[in-house]
Amino acid sequence: MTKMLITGGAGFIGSNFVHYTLKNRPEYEITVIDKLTYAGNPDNLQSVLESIEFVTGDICDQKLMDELVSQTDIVVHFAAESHNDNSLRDPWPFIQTNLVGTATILEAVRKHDKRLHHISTDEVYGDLELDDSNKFTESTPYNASSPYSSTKAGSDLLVKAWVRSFGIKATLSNCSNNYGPYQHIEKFIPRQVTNILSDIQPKLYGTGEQVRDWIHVDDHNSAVHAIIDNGRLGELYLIGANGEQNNKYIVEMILELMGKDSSDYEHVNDRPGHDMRYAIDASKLRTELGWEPKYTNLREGLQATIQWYTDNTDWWQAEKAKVEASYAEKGQ
Ligand code: NAD
Ligand code: TDX
Repeated sequence: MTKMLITGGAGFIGSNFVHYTLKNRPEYEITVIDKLTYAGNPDNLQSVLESIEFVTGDICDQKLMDELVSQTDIVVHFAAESHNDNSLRDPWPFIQTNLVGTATILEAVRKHDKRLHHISTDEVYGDLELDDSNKFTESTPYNASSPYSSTKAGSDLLVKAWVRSFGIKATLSNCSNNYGPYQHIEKFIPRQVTNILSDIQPKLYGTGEQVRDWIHVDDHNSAVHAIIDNGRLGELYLIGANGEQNNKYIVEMILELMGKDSSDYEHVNDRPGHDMRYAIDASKLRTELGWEPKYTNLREGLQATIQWYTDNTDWWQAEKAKVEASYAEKGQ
């Protein structure tokens, strides 16, 4: 058995990664470390708690991370403050977790000579123009826009520096926008689905012409495993599945799939500094590691995601009023 320490395993992507790994890669013995912030939900792992070890704790806790890293073979680092809008309200938790937390993991990995895979985002590259024929590649210069994306960019640079200066055994991946089950209802797609289920009009920031490159969370997970298996140490791989769509198109599709009038949504205040477009060129991952996405039909993926939120109202309902009240303060 290979021991795998998963940080942030009670969050959206982390918990999907735990489920994916248990199902598809039984050779891993999993420990999750998660602080259970507002975004971490132990219910996400309820059905598998007997198959994993779960530690409630902070990745900034040097003693705890030293101990956990010393006992593992590989660390897969998902834990982060992850929401752009929150980072505009209060950047400090982002600076703490994304930068200090990552540095804490790097020091433990260096001391105990362990393998690390660092999870990051395409937002580190800033944004593209709508009519730009280029996509992000591994050589696009870093140019982050928000407190969230700049702290993720900083965390990537820390990992790269520890690789170069100390020779740690690390890989990095930068993925585009994920969707699927267990995503917090502050995020775009679950917010609109749960709005409709709560008889609230969907909320589109600004004009809604901003483009995101959507990927199903399990395609992200299979790509991370491909990199852990065969990725070259010290390398960064972009993960994306050619899922570019603008926000207006997504809201209209959700409304239609939920049997509503596709124009029944509201334009609300735009996000300050709102990135216009993300688009990933995943050629390196595809050609070097032979990875292919499985969930390429966005309409079917959205339908299944809508079904999940419809079937799991208990998972999100208690949070809904609070999330919407916080958006309402900003006219969003
Ligand atoms: P999330 O907010 O749903 O989950 C984050 C998890 O980290 C939560 O369980 C939270 O409790 C935990 N956490 C936060 N601070 C912690 C700390 N100090 N110590 C221990 N645990 C802590 O986020 P997500 O959407 O699942 O994103 C996971 C990772 O993937 C992040 O690194 C994010 O930058 C990256 N990413 C996300 C997307 C996306 O579309 N959601 C796309 C690309 C990359
Ligand atoms: O109510 C909304 N209305 C709206 O139009 C919300 C919540 C968002 N939006 C827009 C903003 C973005 O253009 O939808 C798009 C997606 O928004 P988010 O779900 O907040 O995602 P984004 O800011 O693109 O970042 C996401 O993808 C990259 C994740 O939250 C990050 O963690 C990841 O790094």
